[in-house]
Amino acid sequence: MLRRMGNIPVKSDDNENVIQNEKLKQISVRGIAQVEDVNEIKAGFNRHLHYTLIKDRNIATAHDFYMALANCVKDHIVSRWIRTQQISYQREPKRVYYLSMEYNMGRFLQNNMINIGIEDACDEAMYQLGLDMEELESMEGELHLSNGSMGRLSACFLDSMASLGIPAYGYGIRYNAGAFTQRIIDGEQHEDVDDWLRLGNPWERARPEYVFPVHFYGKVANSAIGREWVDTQVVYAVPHDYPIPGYKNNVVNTLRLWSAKSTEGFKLKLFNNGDYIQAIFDRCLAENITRVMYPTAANTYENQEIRLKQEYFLCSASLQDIITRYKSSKVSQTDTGRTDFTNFAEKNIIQMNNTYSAWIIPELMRILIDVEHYSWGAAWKIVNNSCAFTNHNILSVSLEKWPVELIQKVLPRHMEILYQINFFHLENLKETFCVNLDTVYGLSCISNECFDMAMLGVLGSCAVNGVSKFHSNYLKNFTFSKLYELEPEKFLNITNGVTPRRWLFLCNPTLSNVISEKLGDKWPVQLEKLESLRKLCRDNNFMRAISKAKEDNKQKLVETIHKKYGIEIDPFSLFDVQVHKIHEYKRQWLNILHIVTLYNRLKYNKNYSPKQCRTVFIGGKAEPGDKIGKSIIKLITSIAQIINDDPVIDGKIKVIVLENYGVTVAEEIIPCADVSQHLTLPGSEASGTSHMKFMLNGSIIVATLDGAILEIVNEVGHVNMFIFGMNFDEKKELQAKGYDPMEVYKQNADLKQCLDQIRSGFFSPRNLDEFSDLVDRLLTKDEYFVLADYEDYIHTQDLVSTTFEDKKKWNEMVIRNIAVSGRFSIDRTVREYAKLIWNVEPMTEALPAPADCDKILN
Ligand code: 21N
Repeated sequence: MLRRMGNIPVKSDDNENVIQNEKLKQISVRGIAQVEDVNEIKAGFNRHLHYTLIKDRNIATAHDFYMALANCVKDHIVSRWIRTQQISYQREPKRVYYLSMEYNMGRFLQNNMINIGIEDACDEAMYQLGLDMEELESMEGELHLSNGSMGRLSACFLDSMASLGIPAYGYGIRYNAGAFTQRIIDGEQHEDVDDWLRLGNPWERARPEYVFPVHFYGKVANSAIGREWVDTQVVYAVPHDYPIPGYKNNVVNTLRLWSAKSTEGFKLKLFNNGDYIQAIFDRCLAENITRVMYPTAANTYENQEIRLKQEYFLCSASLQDIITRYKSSKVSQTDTGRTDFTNFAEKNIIQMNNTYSAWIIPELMRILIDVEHYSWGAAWKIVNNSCAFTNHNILSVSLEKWPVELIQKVLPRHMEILYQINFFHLENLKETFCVNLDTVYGLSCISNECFDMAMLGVLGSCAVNGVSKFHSNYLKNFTFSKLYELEPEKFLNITNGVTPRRWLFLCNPTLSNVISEKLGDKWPVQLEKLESLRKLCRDNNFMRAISKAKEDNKQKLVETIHKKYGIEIDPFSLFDVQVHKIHEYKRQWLNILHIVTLYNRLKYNKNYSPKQCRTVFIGGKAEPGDKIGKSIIKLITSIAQIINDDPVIDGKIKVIVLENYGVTVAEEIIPCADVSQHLTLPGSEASGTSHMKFMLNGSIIVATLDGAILEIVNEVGHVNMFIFGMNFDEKKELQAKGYDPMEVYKQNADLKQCLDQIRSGFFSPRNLDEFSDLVDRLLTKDEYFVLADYEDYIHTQDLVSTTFEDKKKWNEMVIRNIAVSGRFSIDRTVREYAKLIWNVEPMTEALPAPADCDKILN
C-alpha cells in the first residue's frame, strides 16, 4: 500500500503555510514533511541505488529499493552516532553494559526512521517516487536472535536506554542462524533456517580491525608472579555494530554483536608439519562457535561444549572491549602507566541477563589477579560492585549447572577461580553463622559435580532482581531463599515493560493519532501522560474515536489474512488472540477446549444463539525438540480446518493459525485484538510482556493471576479485565491435597465431550488416534492443571462475549486499560534500573543535532 502519513499534503515553509503547518503539526504526531527534506531523501535514495547498489530503476528489485532507502536512512544516523560516542568519550560518564545471549530486534527501517524523525519525509519521498513504502519495509528480514521474550525485552531495553540518553552498550552474539522460520504444512510445523545475513545487512558495520582474541582449553602453570593460563587455543571475536537511535533526542547507542573468526596462526604446528588440509578444517571448526543459537532446552544441549564456549566467548570479548574503553579514560590512568582499577565500578556496570553471562565474574577476577596483579580481596570488591544479575525465569530452565569436568577442560583457570570463590563463600558462612560445614551443605556452589551458575550470579553481583513483584518474591522465598537470608539487601524487584515507540507509535498509527490529538506528541517518551485519558473514559466522542481506530485496524488485517491465508473473516467479529511460544506451560489447551466447547454448542444445541461471531487467532513456535508443543500445533490446525469449513458453523467461529510468530507478526496482530489471552498456571510466568503491549493497544486481557498480571490488576482493577482460575495459593493447596484430572473430566459433561471428541479422532478423521496420547497425557498427568481451570475459564469467556455486546461498557474498559498502561513503559523499568542498580542519570534534554552532516533536523 502506498503510505502517505495522515494524508497530509506537503507544505513548504513559506509564510502562507506556516500557520497551517503549525495546526497540522498538532494533529499529526508524525509531523509534516518539508519539501527540502523530501527532496534530500529522494536524492539520497537515488544516490544509493546508483552508487551503492549499482542498479537503475528498470532492473532494481523491491529489495534493492529497500536497501537504497535503508542506506539513505543510515546516512542520517551516522553523524548522530559518531557525535554520541564523542560526547561520551569527552565526558566519561558511567556506562551501562547490557549483556544478553539473545536479542529479538525485529525490523529496523521504520523504527529508525521514526526515532530520528524522518518518517514523514521518507514516506512522502517514496510516494513521490511511486514506490510502495509498505512493500519496501516488507523486504527487510528480522534480526531475530532469540528463543523467547527475554530477547525481545533486551531489544526494548536498548530502545529505552537510547531514548533516555543513558550511555549504554548492548553486547550479544551474532549467530549465523538465529530463530528458525516456521512454516505450517498440512498442520505441522516445519523449521527452515533463517539465513538472515544472505542479502547483506545495511544496518550492520563490521569492525574487523577491532578483534579480540578469546582463549580456550590449555592448562594452568605457575609463573614468577602467580598463575598463568597457557597453551590455549585462540579464536578471534569480530565486532559487528548496529546503531540504536533514541527517540528524537539525537542519541545513538550501539549494539555490538560478536562473531567468531579463526586466527591466522590457528594450529600453526599442524600447519608446519604439513597437514595443511587438517589446519584448514580446524579453522572452520573454530568459527562454529557463533554458527547457531541453541534452543531453550537448557539441560539437554546436544553439544554442551559449544554452548559453554558461546557463553564464555560473549563474556570474554565484551569484557576486553569494556576494559579497553576503560583504559582509554582519564580516571584509569596512573603515573606509573599501570591501570588503576579502583574506579572501575564507578565507571562501569555490567548487567547480566540470566546465568548465561555470569562468566563475567570469574573472567574479571582472572584478569584482575593474573594480568593486573590485584589481590583476591581487592579484585573481588571490584567485581562485586560492577556486576548485577537479572533472573528471567521461575521454572528452573534458566538456572544452569555446568559439569565441573567440562569447565575444567574448556576453562581450566576459571575452574580454579570458581573453586576459590566457593571456598571463600563457605568460609564466610562458617564465620558469619558459626556453623560447621555440614550445616552449610546445600549452600555450596558445587553439587553433583556441577557448578551452580545462579549461585555464582548472586554471589558475584551487587544486585539481583526478578522481573515482576510476584517473581522477585518467588526468588526470595523459593529459588534463592538461603542466599536471600545471607544478603537480603541485594535482592530487589524491577518489573518489566515494553517500548511504546515500537509497540504503539510504530505498529498502531491509527490509535496513536487519536491519542496525540488529546495529549500532543510527547507521550511516546512520557507514557505516564496516558493517565489523563482516564477522565475521557465515558466521553462519547473519544470512545467513538477509539473504537473507530480498532475497527480500521481490524479491517486492514482482514485483507492481510485473506491475502496470506485465503480465509475470509468478519471484521465485526470479536478478535480473540493468543500469541507466544507454543508450550504446555502456556496452556494453549484451555483455548482449544474453549473453541471446541463453542463449536459443540453451535453444532448440537439448537437453543444456543451466540452473542457474536468470534475469530480466534493463535500463533507461536514450538521448540524444534518439543514433541508435545508440536502436536498441540497439529491439534489446533486440525480443529481450525474442521470448524472453518463446517457449513453448520457458517463463520460464527473462525480459527486462524498465524504462521511464523515474531516481532513483525506481533506488530500486525496486536493493534487488532479485542481480547488477548495469558493462561499460564500461577507460578509459571516470571513476568510476561505481551499483555502490556495488548493493553497499550486497547485490548482487554483474559488472564490468570501470574507474573506481572498481578500488577496490572492492581492498576486497572479486576472489573476491567477478565481474570480467572486458581491463584498461586489455591494451586499449592490443590497440589498438596492431590489433584486428579480424571475426576474433573468425569464430572464436567462439556469438558468430557470435548476431550472424547479429540481423543477419538473427530478432528483427525484421517488418523483417528492422532491425538489420543495428547489427551491421555492430560487425563493422567495434567502437569499444568488445565482441567482444574476449565470451568472457570469457559465461564469467563462467556462473560467476555456478553460484555463485548455492551459497546459503551467495553469502550470504557478499553480506555481505562490504555490509561494505566503508562506504568508498563520500558522507560519506567529502565529508570528504576538506573536509580536502584546502575546509579546513572538519564539525560533530561536532547543532544543538539550535529549540524555538519545532517540537513534534516527536527
Ligand atoms: C522470559 F538454551 N524468560 S525467555 C520469561 F540456553 N527465559 O519467561 C518471561 F539457549 N529464557 O516471563 C519474561 O517476561 C521474560 O523472560 C523477560 O523477562 C525467558 C530462558 C532460556 C533458557 C535457556 C536458553 C535460552 C533461554 C538456552
